[in-house]
Amino acid sequence: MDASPASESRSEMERMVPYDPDQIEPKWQERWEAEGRYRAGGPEDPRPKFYALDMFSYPSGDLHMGHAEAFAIGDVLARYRWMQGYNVLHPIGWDSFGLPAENAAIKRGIHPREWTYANIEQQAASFRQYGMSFDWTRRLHTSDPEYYRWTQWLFLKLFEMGLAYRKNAPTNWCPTDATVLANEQVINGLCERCDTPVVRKDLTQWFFKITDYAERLLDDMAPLEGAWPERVLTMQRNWIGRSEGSEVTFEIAETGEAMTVFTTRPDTLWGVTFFVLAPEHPQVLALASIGGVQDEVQTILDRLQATPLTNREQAESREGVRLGVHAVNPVNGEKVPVFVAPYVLMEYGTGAVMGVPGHDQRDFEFARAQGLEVRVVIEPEGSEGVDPATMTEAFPHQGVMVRSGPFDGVESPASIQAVIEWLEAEGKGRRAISYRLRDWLISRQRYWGAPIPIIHCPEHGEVAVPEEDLPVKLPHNVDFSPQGASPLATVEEFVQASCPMCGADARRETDTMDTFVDSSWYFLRYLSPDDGTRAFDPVEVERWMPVDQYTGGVEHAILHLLYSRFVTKALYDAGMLSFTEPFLRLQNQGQVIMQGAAMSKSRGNLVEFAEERAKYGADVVRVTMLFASPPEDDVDWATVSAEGTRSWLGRVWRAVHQAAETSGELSEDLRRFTHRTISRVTEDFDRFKYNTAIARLMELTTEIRHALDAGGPAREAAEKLVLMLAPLAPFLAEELWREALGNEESVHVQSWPEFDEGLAAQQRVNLIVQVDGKVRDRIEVSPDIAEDDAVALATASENVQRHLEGREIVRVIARPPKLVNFVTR
Ligand code: ANZ
Repeated sequence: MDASPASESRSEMERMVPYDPDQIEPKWQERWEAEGRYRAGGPEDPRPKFYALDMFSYPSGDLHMGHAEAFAIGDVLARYRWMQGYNVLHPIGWDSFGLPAENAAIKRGIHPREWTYANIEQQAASFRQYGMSFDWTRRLHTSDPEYYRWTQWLFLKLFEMGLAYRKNAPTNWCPTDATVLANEQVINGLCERCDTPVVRKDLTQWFFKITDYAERLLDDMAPLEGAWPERVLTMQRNWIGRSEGSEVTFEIAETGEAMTVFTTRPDTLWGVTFFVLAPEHPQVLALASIGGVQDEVQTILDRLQATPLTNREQAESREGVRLGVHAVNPVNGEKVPVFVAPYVLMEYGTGAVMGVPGHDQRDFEFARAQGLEVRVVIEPEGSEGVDPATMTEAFPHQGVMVRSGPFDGVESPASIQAVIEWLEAEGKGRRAISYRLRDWLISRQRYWGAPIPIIHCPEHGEVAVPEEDLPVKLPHNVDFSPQGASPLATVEEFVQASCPMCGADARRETDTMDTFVDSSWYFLRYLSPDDGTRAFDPVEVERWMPVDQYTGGVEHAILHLLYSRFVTKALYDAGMLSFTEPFLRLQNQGQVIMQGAAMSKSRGNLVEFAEERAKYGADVVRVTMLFASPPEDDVDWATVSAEGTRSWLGRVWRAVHQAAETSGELSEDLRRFTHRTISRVTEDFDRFKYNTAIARLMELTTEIRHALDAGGPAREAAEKLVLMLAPLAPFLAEELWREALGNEESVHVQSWPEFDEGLAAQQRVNLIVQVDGKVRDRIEVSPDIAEDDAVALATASENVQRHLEGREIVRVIARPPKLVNFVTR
C-alpha cells in the first residue's frame, strides 16, 4: 500500500487520477517511436557529439535483471547528455552468433537462427517497454550476412597485414561440445558450459597476432588512467604481463647447440645448478635419445595431452626427467644437468629455464626432489651467510651478490643492469622483455559463427576470398550437432571451391570465428550500419569516434576490451582510423544478485525482469535499480524496495499535479532549495552517483509538498523536479511535463535546468551519519530536511552502505538535520 503523508488532503486525492504506469508507459513508448525521438543528428547538426555506447546484448532469452541495471545506467547518461545539448548517439545491437545459440538449438531441435532471432525480438520489445532512448535506425545483429560480411572483411585486412595466421597449437578441447575453449572457459579443468573434463588437443588454428601490439596495449593505457576503472586497467596490465629481464644463451655440451633462456634475474646466473626444458620444447626428443630416456619423456608428454592447458600453470614442480645431457653456463663454463619438467611452459619466454634453486622457489622444490645442489649467490645485506643445507625455501629477494666472480659485492637492483650490460658486452646474452599475453586464437569448430573467408589451394596454400565474393555465407541446412570437425566440413557445396588465384579445385576453410571478433569492431558499424559498400564510413567515424562513454560489465575487463583496443590499433596502422583507443571512458556496473547470491534458476532465487516490469512499470524498476547503490556496486534485489520507489513516484505525481495549478513566485526558501538541488543533482549525474541524485530529488519532493500545504506556489519547482526526473523515470516525467504541466514539446528535448550559483550556495548543515554510534559519513543537507529524506540520504552514502553490509538494521534514530544513527545487529 502506498502510505500518503497525512498532509495530502483527501479531497485532492479523490479528484486526482492516481499514478498508474500501465496507463502512461505504453502511450509514450508509441509516441516517441512515431516521433523518431532518439535518432542521432546528421552531419549538419551543430551540437557537440556524444557517443554513448552500451555493451551490446547476447540474446540468450529475454532481458534479465543484469540488463535492467546496465541499460538503465547507460540510458540515464544518454538522456542527460541530450538535455545538456549534445547530439547523442545511443545505438543498440545484438551479439548474436555463438555457442549458446547452437547448444540451445540442439537441445530444442530448432535452428540456431530461429532461436536467436526470436530472442532478439523479445529483447527488443522489452527494451522498448523499458524506455530505452536507442536510435533504432542503427540496430545491428552480428549474425546478419550484412554485418558478418564486414567481420570477414576485417579478417582479410588483418590477414593482408600479416596479423592473421594459422599454426598447429595445443588447445583446450571439450569432447562433449566438440569445440575448442578459451582458457577462461575452463573452470577447474572442466568445461564451463557442460562440466565435461577438458582435454588437450593439437589442432591447426587461426590466430590474430595481438602479441605484436603488447607494448602499445600497455603504453596506451596512460590516458585511460582515471577514465577507466582502476581495476580494469590493472587486470589488463596483468593479462599482458610484461616482464623485464634478459635472454642468456647456454650451450648443450654434447651437441654444441645453443639454448636460450629468459630470466628476470640474470644476477643469479652464478647460482645455476641445473637446466630445464618444457616437455614440448622442439629439441627435447632429440636430446632424450642421446640419454636414452625417450620412453620416460613420452610418458610425460602423453599425460600432458590429457591435461587442460589451464592446469599446466599449477604443474607440480617436483616432477621431471633427467635427459643425460649438459648445459654449459656461459658465465663460468660450468656444466649442469639438463632436465625435462612440466613446470616449465612452452608458451612462456623461450620454453627453457636456468635452474637457480637458491633463489627461485619452484627451482628449489625441484632441486630438493631431484637431489641437486642448492647454491646461494644473493644474500640479504649484512647477513652472516646462508647455509644451503638448512634452507627450507628459496631466497627470492634482492640483496648482495656473492660467489659471483667479478660481481661479488654488487647490490641489486643495480646488479641486474650491470650483469645485463656485461652479458651484452661479452656476447652471451641481451636485454629482453617477455609478455604473458598470447596470440588470440580465433577459430572455432562450430556452426553458428562467421565463416573464415579463406580457401585452401593445393598449389597456393591459404588464399583470401576476394572482397567482392564476401560474404561467405553460412549454409542454412546443416547438421550442427557436435561431431569433432566443424559442422561446415560436412556440407560439400560449402566446402568445394576453386582457388581465387589459379582456379584449381580447392577447399573452403570450415572453421568459424570466435564471437569476440564480431564484437571487436561493432562500435564502428553503428556509425553507418546500412552501408553496403564498406565496413565503416571514414567521415562518420571521424565525426563520432572515439566512444565518449562505454557502459558494461566488469566481466569484459580483459578479453573484449583488449580485443577492441587491438583491432582499433591495427586499423589505425592500416591508415583507416585516426585514433588508437576506441573508448575514452568506461563505466562498469555491479551485478544484480538475490539474497546475497548470483541469481539462478537452479538456486531458485531468479527474479524475472519481465515480471518486475509488469508489476511495477519501467520507471519504478529503473529508479529502484539506480537508487540501490552506485553503479559499480552489486544490487541485492532482496534488499531494495520497489514499493518505496513507487510510493515516492506517487508523491511526485500528486505534488506536480497540484503544483501545476499554482502560479506566482516561489518562496525564497523553496527557490533556494530548488537551485541547490539542481546544483547537487548535476554534480551527482556527472559522477554517475544516481543514487544520491535520487535521494536529493526525494528531498525536493518533500519541500514542494510543504510549500503546497502552506498554500504557496510551487509550479516552478515542480517543473525543475520533472526535468531532473526525465532521464531517470522517462515515462512519468513525460506524462507530467506534457499532461500535468501542459507543455507542448517533449520533456526529453528540454534543456537540463540551470542553477544560480548564489542561490545554490546557501549555507548547509552537516548531517552526521552513524552506524552503531560510530561516525561513518557527513553529508551537507538543508537545515529543514525532512526525516525520511535524511534517512534516504544517509542510506545512500557509500561508506555507510559498506558498514551496513551483512548487518540487520534494528532501529533508525533520526534527528534531522543533525543526525541519523543506524542501530544494527
Ligand atoms: C632464473 C631465476 C632466478 C628466475 C630467480 C627467477 C628468480 P616472470 O617474472 O613471471 O616473467 N621462467 C622463464 N620462462 C619460463 C617458462 N617457460 N616456464 C616457467 N618458468 C619460466 O617470470 C620469469 C621467471 O620465470 C624467469 O626468471 C624464469 O626463472 C622463469 F632467482 O630465471 B627465472
